[in-house]
Amino acid sequence: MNQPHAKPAANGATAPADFDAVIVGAGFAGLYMLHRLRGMGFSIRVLEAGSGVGGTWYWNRYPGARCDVESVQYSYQFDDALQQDWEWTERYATQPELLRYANHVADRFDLRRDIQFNTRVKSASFDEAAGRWVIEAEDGTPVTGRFCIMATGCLSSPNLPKFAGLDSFKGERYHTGYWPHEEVGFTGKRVAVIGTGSSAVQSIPIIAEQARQLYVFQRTANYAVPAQNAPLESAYVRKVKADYPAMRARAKTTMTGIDFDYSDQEALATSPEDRAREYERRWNGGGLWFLGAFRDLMVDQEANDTAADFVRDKIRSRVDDARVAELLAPKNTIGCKRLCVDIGYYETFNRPNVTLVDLNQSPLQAITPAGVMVKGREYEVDAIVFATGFDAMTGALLKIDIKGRGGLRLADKWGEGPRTYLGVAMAGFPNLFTITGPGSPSVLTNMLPTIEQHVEWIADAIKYLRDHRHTRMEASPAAEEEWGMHIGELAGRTLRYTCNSWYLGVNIPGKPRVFMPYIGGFPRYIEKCNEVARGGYEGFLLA
Ligand code: N01
Repeated sequence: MNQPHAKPAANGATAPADFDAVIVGAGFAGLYMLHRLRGMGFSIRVLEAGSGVGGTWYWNRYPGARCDVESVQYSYQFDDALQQDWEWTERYATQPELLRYANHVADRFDLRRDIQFNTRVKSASFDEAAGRWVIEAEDGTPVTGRFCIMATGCLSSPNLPKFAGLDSFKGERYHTGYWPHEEVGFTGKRVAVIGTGSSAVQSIPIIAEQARQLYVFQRTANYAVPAQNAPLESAYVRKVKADYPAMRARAKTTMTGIDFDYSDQEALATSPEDRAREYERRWNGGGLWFLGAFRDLMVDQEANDTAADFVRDKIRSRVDDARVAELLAPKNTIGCKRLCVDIGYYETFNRPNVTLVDLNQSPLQAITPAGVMVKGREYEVDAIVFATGFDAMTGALLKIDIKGRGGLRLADKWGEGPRTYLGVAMAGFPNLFTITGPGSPSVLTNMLPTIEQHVEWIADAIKYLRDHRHTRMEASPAAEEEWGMHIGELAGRTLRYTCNSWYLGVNIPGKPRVFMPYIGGFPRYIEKCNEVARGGYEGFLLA
């Protein structure tokens, strides 16, 4: 394919630099996509809003941020030397360690020379006559590419609710998903944390240790299971490294792409004693593994209640004040909202400097110049941490004005919820790919293997086009429609459909209530993608 070049336009101005592919985002998805396409001889430009690589781990620098999938599994597998050389230090890697890893990968594969940092993309439109995507950044410098690949992340568009009086607050204001790069200290301060999702569950114990007084504003109590985090022992690491190919292969056979032992027993067919023993075993083992205890937990409410009751009892045993414990004990379906993994979260509420404020009965009234107002009481604070989550899955894509064939706007196409084929492509948008887009397993799976699977599939598709002298591929409307019906039908069968989670977009006012990720599991999804490729990209129109 061609070399990048900026050629003089007819009017004497310089035409945009043209590439085989333009990738938006330099997180784990964008980095690997760049490496993979470069290896195939393509010219690439990556446009990244941040000043460095790492995506999620570049932005989410809040105290206590770490990945709740085990580090030896939340890591690339495409290069064996990389996975053998890199040494993870803890069972769950911290944000700084993950960011070091992303930087190591960028350096090791010499990726930076094709990444343009500090460049936030504002629009991408398909120029039909030229057969190219024109991608414009906020600074107005466009680039063009035959292919445009959105590696913009699933949880990368922070949600800051429009609380009354938000801008009147005179103190410090932070969002967990958009944390400053400078050191933030809370020592001696009065702090409010709004929200009790994963980001809050991770940051609250650390903030509580620093702050003079911490108020936690909770609308919906969340289930958290203990991480049982620990430093990794070298004998364990050696064992994992020796077993890496088998472990990675096993992971691809599980629903989540994580090498767990998922039980094929049913909770309701198990005696209460055996069930309790199994929950206890998984509780002590730590992490998301807990939900793998029985296969009916996410499809049968009665089964789910057995796990929920177990966790609620654990919460009661960890929190001294019975009233606070009851507020912290969730009432909804466990696993419906994403399960949190905690390090000392519930015990934090036993500290004398931590107060839980219930927003469930009385919503947050306003942010005031001095703090937070609930039920007529003003909680005066020096800093507010908004741990209010993200406009998940579609937010980052829709922030970019994406226009396909005939000027079709993605925002209009997705007016009633995202429509994709395999979560990777869309009818009306030729040569545009979304890595871990809505309609793919993405956030229900371990993000690294799921990213790798998409990157490799996209790279193979582009290679297929080159080998077969095609220049374009586009999802057919019929294939997209069929995929949409399939994912909707699967989603309706799970208990995950029953609560106000970000999976359904319900956390964002006005967002259509559509279950966005593919819930059929990683193996089934991989098989479908492979089948499509084997069939000469079935469901795609090639030209
Ligand atoms: O966001 P969330 P998060 N008034 O949406 C509350 C991943 N992640 O950043 O539940 C009052 O889960 C909201 O309340 P409610 C992980 O996939 C991974 O914590 O809507 N409260 C909720 O408590 C996770 O699921 C790691 O009633 C309001 C909170 O804000 C995802 O990111 C670490 C409100 C938002 O929770 C998002 O997690 C961290 C309002 N108007 C995150 N609006 C890993 O370890 C919202 N809230 C990999």
